[in-house]
Amino acid sequence: MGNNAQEAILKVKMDLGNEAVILNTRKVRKKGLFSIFTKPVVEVLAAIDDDFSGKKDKAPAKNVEKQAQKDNSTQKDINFKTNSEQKEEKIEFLENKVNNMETMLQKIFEQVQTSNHTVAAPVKQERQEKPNSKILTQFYNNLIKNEVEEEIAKKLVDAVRKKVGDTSNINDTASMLYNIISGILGKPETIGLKEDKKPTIIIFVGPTGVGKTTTLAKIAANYSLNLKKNVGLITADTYRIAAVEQLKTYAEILGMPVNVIYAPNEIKDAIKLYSDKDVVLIDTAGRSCRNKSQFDELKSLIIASEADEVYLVLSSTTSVRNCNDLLSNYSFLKDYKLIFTKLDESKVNGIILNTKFRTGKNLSYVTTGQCVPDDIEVVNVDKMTKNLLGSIS
Ligand SMILES: Nc1nc2c(ncn2[C@@H]2O[C@H](COP(=O)(O)OP(=O)(O)OP(=O)(O)O)[C@@H](O)[C@H]2O)c(=O)[nH]1
Ligand SMILES: [Mg+2]
Repeated sequence: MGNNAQEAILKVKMDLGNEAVILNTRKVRKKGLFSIFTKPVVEVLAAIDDDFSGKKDKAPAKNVEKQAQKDNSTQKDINFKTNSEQKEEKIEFLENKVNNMETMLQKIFEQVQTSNHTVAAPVKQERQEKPNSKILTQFYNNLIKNEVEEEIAKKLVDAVRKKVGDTSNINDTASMLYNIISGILGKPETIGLKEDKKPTIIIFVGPTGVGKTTTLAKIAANYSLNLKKNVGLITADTYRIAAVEQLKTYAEILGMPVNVIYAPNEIKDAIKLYSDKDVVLIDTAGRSCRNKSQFDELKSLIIASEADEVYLVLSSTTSVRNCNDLLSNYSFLKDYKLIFTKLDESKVNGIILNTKFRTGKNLSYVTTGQCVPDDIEVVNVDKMTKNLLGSIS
């Protein structure tokens, strides 16, 4: 514990060494009668990986070098993992892929076998006599349960029905649907760092309270700690009293600078101060759909920033209706990538397919909890597609 974040982190580094990874930090007040008069202290949760301990002096450098090479060649695939971790995951992923697919098919086959004749109304007629009608109906029902919009679910099922003949079996139907859905979800695209050494400017926008600042902090932490990039932060959110403080706390913990701007015309100068950075992340205030002047200001800010990438942050807990409203409000954005937050709070992922289908914009990250920096990952299209096709209770 320390009186401020920097002090607390220094203590951790003295105890565990320089390679300690900060997992979480929080401000706590000491317990006791007069606790409200005492300054809060900062509690740091840290871990140390044996592979990075002082005994293996050369290992970290090698890892960083490998990572740097990867950054140059495939910058769009950056996903916060080292190469060896990625390889191991890939093997595990391929092993699981076959098993999962089989389990899913078996599950659906059983559902089809046991389902009585009360099939879902929207796809009931005209398909009942076809051998694969029950299979498609089951998939349709699963998509609806996962909150895929009815219109989209129908289109998917119809596309498959047109292609598969009477002789088709469950495997063909499932793999065709799988291919169509994973094709719609597409390959996720994350931050692509510029190659000319100039900072890549990224701006985060979205409705209030979806997790923009937390997600920005997760990305900042991963680019700084895992990818060893030089990160600068800017916040344009001076509307909420605690907003600046929130980002400053993360910046302090991560040892990176944060500039505060009060009007869109200040953004250029704030960016200029970061000419030595690899990445500049800009946080914005949450915007309610109904406030036109706020939206106009956000537009000015995005234009003035000349950002290389805009990320629209949406919560996966948003209802279909609200999500469509939000999308039309943010339709002034020409190009953007999608981040979905709070996957841990939502049982279903339909919103992700719906949004991708409606906007055609690339998916990027999803976040899965409140913990900075760990609860973020690049969208796993395979997992997402299987979730959408699988049944949920
Ligand atoms: N469960 C869960 N909570 C999250 C996640 N991401 C963010 N949160 C929480 O959501 C709340 C709002 O997060 P912020 O990052 O402040 O959201 P914001 O979009 O910046 O909010 P405004 O700036 O007020 O518009 C906080 O309590 C976060 O801890 C997530 O992936 N899962
Ligand atoms: Mg915020």
